[in-house]
Amino acid sequence: MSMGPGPLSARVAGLCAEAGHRLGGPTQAAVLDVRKRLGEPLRVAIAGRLKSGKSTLVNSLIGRRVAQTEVGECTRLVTQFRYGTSDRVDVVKRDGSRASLPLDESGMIPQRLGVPRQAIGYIDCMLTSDRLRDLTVVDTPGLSSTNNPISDESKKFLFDDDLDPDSQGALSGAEAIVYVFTQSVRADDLEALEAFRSVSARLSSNPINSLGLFNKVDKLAGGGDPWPVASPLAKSQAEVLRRVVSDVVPVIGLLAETTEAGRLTAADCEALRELAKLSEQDQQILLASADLFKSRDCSVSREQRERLLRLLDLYGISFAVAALSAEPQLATGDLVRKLFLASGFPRLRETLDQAFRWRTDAIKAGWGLSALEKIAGGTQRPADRELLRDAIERVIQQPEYHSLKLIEVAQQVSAGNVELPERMEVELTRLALSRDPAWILDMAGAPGPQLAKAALDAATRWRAFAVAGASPAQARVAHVAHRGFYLLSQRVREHAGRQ
Ligand SMILES: Nc1nc2c(ncn2[C@@H]2O[C@H](COP(=O)(O)OP(=O)(O)OP(=O)(O)O)[C@@H](O)[C@H]2O)c(=O)[nH]1
Ligand SMILES: [Mg+2]
Repeated sequence: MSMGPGPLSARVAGLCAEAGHRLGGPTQAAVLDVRKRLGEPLRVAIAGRLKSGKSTLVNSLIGRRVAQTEVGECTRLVTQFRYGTSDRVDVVKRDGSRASLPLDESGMIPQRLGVPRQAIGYIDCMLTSDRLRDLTVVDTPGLSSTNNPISDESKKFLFDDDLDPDSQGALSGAEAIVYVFTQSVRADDLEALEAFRSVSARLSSNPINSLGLFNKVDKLAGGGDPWPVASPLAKSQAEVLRRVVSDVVPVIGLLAETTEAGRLTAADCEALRELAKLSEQDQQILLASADLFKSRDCSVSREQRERLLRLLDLYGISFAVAALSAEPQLATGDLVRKLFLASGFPRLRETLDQAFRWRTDAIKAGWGLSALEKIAGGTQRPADRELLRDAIERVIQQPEYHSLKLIEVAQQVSAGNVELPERMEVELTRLALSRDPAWILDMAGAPGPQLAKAALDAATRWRAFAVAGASPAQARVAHVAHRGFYLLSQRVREHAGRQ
């Protein structure tokens, strides 16, 4: 991940810089503050129920194991991870004061924070990790199940209880939300869906800024290859949850953490090689269950086997043993790379890097423009107001700024403020969500001219809808969609022309 602010917000930031220098005192300060916020890294918050694997995922994203994943009081606290010039943990108290702590001897957030739990607002962790240069990650606690009857299956699905105010604040301040869940939602599981929707409504999340993560898919297939089951399941979940998240990505967070944080030692790999030398039958019995794996007699020490279970779990171990049996000379680095690919994490990273970044760029730019509008409206000097409004107008007139309007109307539709026929709603959401013509038009692999024609056809359909029978609100949405598809067909044709 090594992108600065995206092109749209960079353009708005440029506008702030240009106009800023020609403005009067307080207006100038406000405009320069907007510019500063536009340059801050993307904030992604991780939400989900207790023990779904949120912290494991946070560690994978940072590439270091710093968040406690099993025990410790900080799994009950909101923790922000951001870039800093030295590693530091600040306990931010409710009164705003801070107490700084070092990381513990294993490089993790200390289990004891030395401040009473009730007095803590959140934890602000600064790390020298390069991954954080353009990504701030917020880990949130899964909700306590202590005061909640376990029988209430619907609530158990995503959150065990109501969101606590700290988590709610952290999540609603984020530009993107990743929902982690571990069991599948079916279309007929209405209660689970309702729970999902009510949480997402409270966080004002929508398909534009939210992504679903189907975690622990290694648990799906009883030790066998989970991907033939996980991929179609995730696809149907995405369908069911389409009003809440743009996509559902299946992952094995544990394998991603272990490989990304470099936790597999030479001794671990030696133990795996030792296991790969056993007869196929011995391997099968050993890997049939975690209990058997721990308790059978075997040339690898019990302690070492328990460590492998913590690092890889049964599927990861089976995968590594199979890879080493097939290729005994496989180098350790290559084994780690194979395990990383098997975690499904590359697809998540790609989704965050591309789709999310592009979308949040547009969301940020939109936020920046409306902040500037407000500043223009509030300024005392007419000359300043005019200067700002002119600058905003110049930006909005550019074709690429049409994506801001698209995102705005898609949000209106997904929030239920404007009703559309289901097929059109899907079409609009896809148009607003991506820059990839084949994905938007659902025509993977189609040649340019075919894509251009499909985009033009869509534009025509939306125009027809706008003029015939649509309500004024629908017509406004339809005009934006029409222009969006028209611009898309132009972009595809120009691209094809250059090749
Ligand atoms: N098998 C398997 N275990 C996983 C996976 N992801 C996480 N775990 C394990 O699940 C347990 C809980 O993971 P955490 O990351 O602490 O979950 P969490 O959501 O942060 O938990 P809380 O903060 O306490 O709500 C840990 O023992 C992880 O090692 C996975 O993909 N597969
Ligand atoms: Mg946690």
